[in-house]
Amino acid sequence: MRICILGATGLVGSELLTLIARAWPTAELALYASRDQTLAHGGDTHEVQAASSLERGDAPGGDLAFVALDDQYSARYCPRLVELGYRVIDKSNTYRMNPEVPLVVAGVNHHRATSATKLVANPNCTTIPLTLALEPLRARFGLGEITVSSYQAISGAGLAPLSRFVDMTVEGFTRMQTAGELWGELLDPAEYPGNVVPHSGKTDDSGFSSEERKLVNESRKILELPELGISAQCCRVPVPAGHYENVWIELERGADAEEISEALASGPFVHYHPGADGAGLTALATVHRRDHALVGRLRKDNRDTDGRRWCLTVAADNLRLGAATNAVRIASAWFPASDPLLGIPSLRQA
Ligand code: 11C
Repeated sequence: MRICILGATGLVGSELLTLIARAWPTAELALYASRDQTLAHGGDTHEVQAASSLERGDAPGGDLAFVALDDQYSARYCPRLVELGYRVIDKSNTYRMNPEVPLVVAGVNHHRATSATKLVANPNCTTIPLTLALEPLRARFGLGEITVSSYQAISGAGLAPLSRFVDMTVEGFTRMQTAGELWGELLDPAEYPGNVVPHSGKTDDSGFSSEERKLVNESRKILELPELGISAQCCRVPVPAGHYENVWIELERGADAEEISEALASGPFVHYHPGADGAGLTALATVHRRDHALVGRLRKDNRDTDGRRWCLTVAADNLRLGAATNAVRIASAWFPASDPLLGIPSLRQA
């Protein structure tokens, strides 16, 4: 089995390398990035080739490709990878809303990847844990309106912003201690350290950012509820990894806390934390390198009159469950994974 990763030197690429070693330990790897280089990972050194080499006539084919590139590069390389015979899982926004391309969350709608599927879109890192939490509620009680407020880690912006964030945070602490300066005087209000920043990229006429629109549109497609009433506001918080979402849910049918807890606890790839106080549900301590969505802090909304309105919190490692883990689980539909935590129920025949 030959597996390639495009974007191997990025944060998601690094997690993919770790998970591929668990899922398909004997696979041959071909790694690609923007240029030829070597990559140190997990005690090994890998040769990485320029992705542009895939455009050569003699580029090798293979079985499975994970693409973790920006939108324009996905558009450039995914069709070529399919042409070379790869089954492709793309992490960018390029194909997510394309009706011809399944947008898949393993554990929610993995039946959309069939034996005939060549290209699957992997959703945004906030959408994956949200839909894992919503699907068991949809199945048992039906979904009315959903409202989400997200608190997203810097690693969602990529390796360079994360590295800058770490450097600036260390520098800020040092200057605060040595010169007695205040955070507000030494940190740039446009930068991430010490800050909460609206996720305001690619805002359209509606005033909502692309991140907010992704959460809405992708959730509707994955849950197969095109008319779902859902609204989101997203922001970036000064945390290296782990996206956190507070969610207000209106169900179609009323239920009590025990019934809702049971439904959430039964959800695939969900770790349900009972208790309204959210004990054990913190971004740093409980999310990192986890392959599950953490769901908890279930409370009746104070406006509820009939058991239909609830509040809960969803958190996940944005690089793992929100990206690499979901991609590997989708691929396990075609190529069964050695590690059962990275597998999904059997593949539907086309
Ligand atoms: C962030 N969710 O945290 C974004 C990163 O469409 O998959 C991933 C962007 C995407 O900024």
